[in-house]
Amino acid sequence: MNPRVIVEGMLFKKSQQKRRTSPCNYKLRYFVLSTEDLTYFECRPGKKPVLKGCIELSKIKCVEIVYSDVSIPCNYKYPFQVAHDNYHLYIFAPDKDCRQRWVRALKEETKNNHLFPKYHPNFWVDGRWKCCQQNDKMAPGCSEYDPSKNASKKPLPPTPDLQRRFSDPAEMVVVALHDFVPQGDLDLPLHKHQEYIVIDTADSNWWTVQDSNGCKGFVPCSYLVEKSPNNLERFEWYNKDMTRAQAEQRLFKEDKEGAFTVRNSRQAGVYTVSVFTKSLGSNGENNPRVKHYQIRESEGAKYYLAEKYLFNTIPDLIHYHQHNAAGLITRLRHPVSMSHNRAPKTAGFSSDKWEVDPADLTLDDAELGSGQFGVVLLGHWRELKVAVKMVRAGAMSEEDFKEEARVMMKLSHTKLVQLYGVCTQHAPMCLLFEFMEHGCLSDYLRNHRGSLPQGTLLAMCVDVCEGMAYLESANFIHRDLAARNCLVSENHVVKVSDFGMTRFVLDDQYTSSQGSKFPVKWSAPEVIQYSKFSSKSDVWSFGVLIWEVYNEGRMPYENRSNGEVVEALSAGLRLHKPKIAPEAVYQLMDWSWKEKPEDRPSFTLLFHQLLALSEL
Ligand code: 4IP
Repeated sequence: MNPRVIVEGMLFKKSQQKRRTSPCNYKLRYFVLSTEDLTYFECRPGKKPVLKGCIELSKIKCVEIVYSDVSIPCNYKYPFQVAHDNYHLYIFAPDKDCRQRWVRALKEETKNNHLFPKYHPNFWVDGRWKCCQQNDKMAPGCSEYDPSKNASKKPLPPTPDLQRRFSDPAEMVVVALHDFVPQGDLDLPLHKHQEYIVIDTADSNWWTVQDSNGCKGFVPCSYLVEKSPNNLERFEWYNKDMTRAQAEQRLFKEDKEGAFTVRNSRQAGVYTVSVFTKSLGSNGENNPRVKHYQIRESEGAKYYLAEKYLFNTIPDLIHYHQHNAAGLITRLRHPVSMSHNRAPKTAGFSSDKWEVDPADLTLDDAELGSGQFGVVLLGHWRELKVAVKMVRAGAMSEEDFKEEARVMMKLSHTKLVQLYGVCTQHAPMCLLFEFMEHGCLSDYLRNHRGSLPQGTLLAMCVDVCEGMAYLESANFIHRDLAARNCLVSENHVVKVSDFGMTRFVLDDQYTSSQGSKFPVKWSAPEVIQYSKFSSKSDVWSFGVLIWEVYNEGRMPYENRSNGEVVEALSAGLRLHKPKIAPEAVYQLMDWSWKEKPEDRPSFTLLFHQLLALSEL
């Protein structure tokens, strides 16, 4: 059986110092855990990953969190260890949840190995084990190794690295980021900034929580954030995904002395404070500008900004600089948040509702477009604007779809167009989706030809790739990824739509690869030849989508018929580099169009590569 990838992502590693003369360094590597081995690669933007190391799973003797207060010199602060052969590999995750995911998965895959009875819970530093002071690196461990600790029987969460999850529900207190008004009988209201105790996380979207009065009920987990001193997400000044350019644009627009935001730096694991000032420049002239300061960490995990005023947490540091410039160009006066810091879409309207009552739905005459199933109308479900797909009689295998709708509603991510529910009592049957102001990506690209900056084009590809990486990790295949099946939101975020929907189309012309409506120009060779769909065939289509983005909505293989395209592909020809695409972006397209599916990158890897490019 071919090895299956279980989890992958960027992590830091410490050199294993196999020889006495080996350097002690920390490197960012792309780790892939498969059913056979743990491999790590060096990733450079635009270059294919280079294999740096491979550990057979059968050689692993212990996997455990490292419990230590030793200061960690790389940007990821959550260490775990993999003992194998005669070596110790220390790996560093960016947060607790990510570490938990890796430790869990590794423990699960190695549970039947010949394991250490005891291990070292702390680091080997300066010729000693910090935990037991033994000075022999090969000395047996000092704490009992429990292979089932931290190795939950629950399946892994569906979105490695890309969506927030919590590690230990038993002790979890969370804070609401948004208000939530219950829509179903089992739901509980949420009040912004209030604390709740998590009771059950079995449903990936709707968690059971308890409020301060002891009332329990379901709430959307995307509205919650773990209560922890360094969790920044509950602060309005924190805009995780804001780039340097966006921060400058936003702060200039605000035009207020001391307007500021905190964002993730292009350097992994580091935060940047961006602040706007109108103070006079060195030449005495009026000089509105944005200054960027990295939040630095000193020995002993203390944080500081311009001068060495040290704080235990980042919120403490920001609070101090809100009142004292202390080396900054101005004090941090006005927190600025992105307009899209509003409540995310929920997976369905409520925890127990997927069938929509027609009485709650009003339909406007406005036609938003038309798709494989019929027209799409603008509608309102209670107060909420929704896009309503009216299913034309005979266009869809309705029974199959109803079965699947429950699964599809559970797919919930900020880069996917949310399916809210289905109204089967309405004739024709209709499907309710998140409404996307700016319509489909291909039209958007055409309508903005010549005016979209490079950063925006790349951000569009990053958005789609993030949504697809989520689908990939949930083992869900899109089957018809193309710019026409992505939509653009009010805030110009691009989201993936219509995933999996072709399975319910009854029109042969659309579903058979010989049919005139079959999306040949977006399809991988194995799809055209044997209808073999996989996440890797989605990757091929994604390559074509990047091509569409950088050709501003033009039709791929413009002058060729479907038959000619098939011939050209089998002769090894590929789409040319769009004029405005950087070489590094074209390399990613080309990589997505490898003949053999296994030679194509995963969406997770592509996502990291695209992110790295957007940070250059
Ligand atoms: C190397 O240092 C890298 O850290 C290697 O990591 C590491 O290999 C080597 O350790 C260390 O000498 P330089 O890059 O400065 O040469 P990577 O392969 O990820 O680049 P490990 O074994 O940790 O993978 P030794 O002990 O193998 O030399």
